[in-house]
Amino acid sequence: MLVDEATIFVRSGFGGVGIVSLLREKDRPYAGPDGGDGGRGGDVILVGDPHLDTLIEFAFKPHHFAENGEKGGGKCCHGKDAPDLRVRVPLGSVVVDATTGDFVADITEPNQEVVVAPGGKGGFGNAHFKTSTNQTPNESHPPGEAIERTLHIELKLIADIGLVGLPNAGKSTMLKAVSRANPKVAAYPFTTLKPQLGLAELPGDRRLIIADIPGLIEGASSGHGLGHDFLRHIERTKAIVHLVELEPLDGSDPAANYRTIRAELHAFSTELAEKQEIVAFSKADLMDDDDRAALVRRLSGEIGIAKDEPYFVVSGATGLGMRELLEACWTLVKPEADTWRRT
Ligand SMILES: Nc1nc2c(ncn2[C@@H]2O[C@H](COP(=O)(O)OP(=O)(O)OP(=O)(O)O)[C@@H](O)[C@H]2O)c(=O)[nH]1
Ligand SMILES: [Mg+2]
Repeated sequence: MLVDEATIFVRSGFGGVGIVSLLREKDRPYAGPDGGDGGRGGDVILVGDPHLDTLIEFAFKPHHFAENGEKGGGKCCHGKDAPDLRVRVPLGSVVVDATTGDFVADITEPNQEVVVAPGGKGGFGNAHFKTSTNQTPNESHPPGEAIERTLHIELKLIADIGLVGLPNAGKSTMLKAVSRANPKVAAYPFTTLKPQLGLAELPGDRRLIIADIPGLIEGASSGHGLGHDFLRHIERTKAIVHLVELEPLDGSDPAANYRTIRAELHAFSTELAEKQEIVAFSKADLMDDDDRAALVRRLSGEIGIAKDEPYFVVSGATGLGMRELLEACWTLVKPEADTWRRT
């Protein structure tokens, strides 16, 4: 299961204590106050990291505490400031204060930094309080407190691939076949009620994040069925796999079904309409080879899949065609990473 929510505990550093010290030297017995200021406590800073794609690390390491500032010294020595603690989070992380429910940050940019717990200021030493009338102050200023927060992070994962299709097309079955996600699968429409993510692993340490969404129906773009809110979700994916059931139980025509979904994507937004799409004919195991080949030929013509465009014949039940489909997805969405890995 992909972890896409995490709770973390952060604490900034306390400011260092400023000290009270009166300098006495052999020839200057009342040389005056020389208590140095304390150093600043470290901030806790969240940083957007484009190389992360899960929050799984936080399940193992939920506590992130910055160091305290160093205390001041004699001879007006300033205590050392503590280093800031940078906690790396994936892009798309939405951070909320778990105690108050207040919004804290939306991390969307690489290297975006948000201070979530500022370190305490260093306290002033007594050298700070010297005046013409008080040459031997014995007061110091208390250092700033550390700030402790419980943060809830939700990763609005930008999935590489969104699975679209009519209800019952086999989307959740596919997600189950290629990842460790365990979505509900059932022989009735609208089984999936909200998007679910899975991580498909390909040989060579390659990973694709796949989003299974509720089935779309005619009118989905104007609010029919369950899919409407989730079309926005697919808008954020890099490409879609459009599952078309070869032999729908209701006897409907697969080519017409394909066009229904395309029309909804168009009606929802140009961005969706223009998103790269791979067509996969699903539930291939339910047909014998010859019938299937003839049907797929007819459908690919009717749907208008270009000759150089790949399409796939798959079965989530037997795994048929899944590896090839995932490789095609990879080529579509990760060309840079692929080149990098091969060189
Ligand atoms: N034989 C066979 N049955 C399949 C295959 N894929 C899905 N099914 C069956 O088809 C039905 C619907 O599958 P789901 O994976 O739930 O379909 P879905 O597209 O996620 O449906 P919604 O969530 O309702 O949109 C279930 O009974 C599955 O067992 C397949 O490749 N082969
Ligand atoms: Mg489903």
